[in-house]
Amino acid sequence: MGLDEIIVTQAIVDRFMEKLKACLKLDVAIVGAGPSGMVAAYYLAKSGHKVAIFERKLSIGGGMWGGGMMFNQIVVQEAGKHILDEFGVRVYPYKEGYFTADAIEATTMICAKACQAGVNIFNCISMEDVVVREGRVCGLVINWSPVETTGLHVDPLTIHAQYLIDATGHHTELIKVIERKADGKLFTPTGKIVGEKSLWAEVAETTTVENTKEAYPGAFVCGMAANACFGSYRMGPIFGGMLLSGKKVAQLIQERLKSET
Ligand code: 48H
Ligand code: FE2
Repeated sequence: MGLDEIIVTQAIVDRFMEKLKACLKLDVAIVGAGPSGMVAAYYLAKSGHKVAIFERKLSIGGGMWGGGMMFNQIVVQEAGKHILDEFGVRVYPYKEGYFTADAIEATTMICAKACQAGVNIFNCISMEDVVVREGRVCGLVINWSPVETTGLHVDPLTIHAQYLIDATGHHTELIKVIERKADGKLFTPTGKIVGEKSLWAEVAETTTVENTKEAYPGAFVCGMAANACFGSYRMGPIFGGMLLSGKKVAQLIQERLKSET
């Protein structure tokens, strides 16, 4: 059989366009393919929802690949272990209540299971703005990351979604755009992004889950973005809170979507 380069090109263009066109109207659009965003996407897709993740970088995984200071191991506590089990990640007991996993295995297994559950991941695409109607977010404005990084003047495209999730980590980028551009206040004590505090793992792990909630009508925060938005501590390279937060935001949005049908 001869090999036709044009068929290769056509196949890529056709399949990518099919994937993109299928995601123009979503149940949930997630910004950021770090651990919390991928876990959230997995549970939402598993419950039958149409969900896509837009990730700025070429690589998925956010801060998970690097473990602690590039020692590519992660720690999870008892409460978060069942989520790694769900993804088939091998988890090793260390001391009572502490477990470790290989950061590379955890990142890739979570991503693979999310994709196979039906999550569409678009890498190299950045969220640059949101769509807001009558005080509620209802879409994302996206552009190729190289357009952003090279400062090209190229206008973006739009995705509609019933719910948005800010899973952008420390920089809480989606909520920053909403804070700057949307009318009305955020659901934080100050009405604005409160900001991340210093490192206190024990408190931060609990508050990550507590702070996983709606921050503006239609926009939820999870993972490190939840603590940055509602003002809590960072926790260093322990990932149970991130995983639990991803699962919680999926449950909150599932309940909302269910109550609307
Ligand atoms: C598209 C974007 C944009 C944008 C950012 O940082 P992450 O890994 O996020 P979490 O919250 O799932 O996990 C946090 C964890 O990795 C961590 O940093 C911990 C536990 N820190 C503790 C500590 O003390 O430091 O992933 C966020 C992802 C990244 O891949 C970004 O590239 C992406 O979001 N992103 N994607 N458009 N505008 N902004
Ligand atoms: Fe971090």
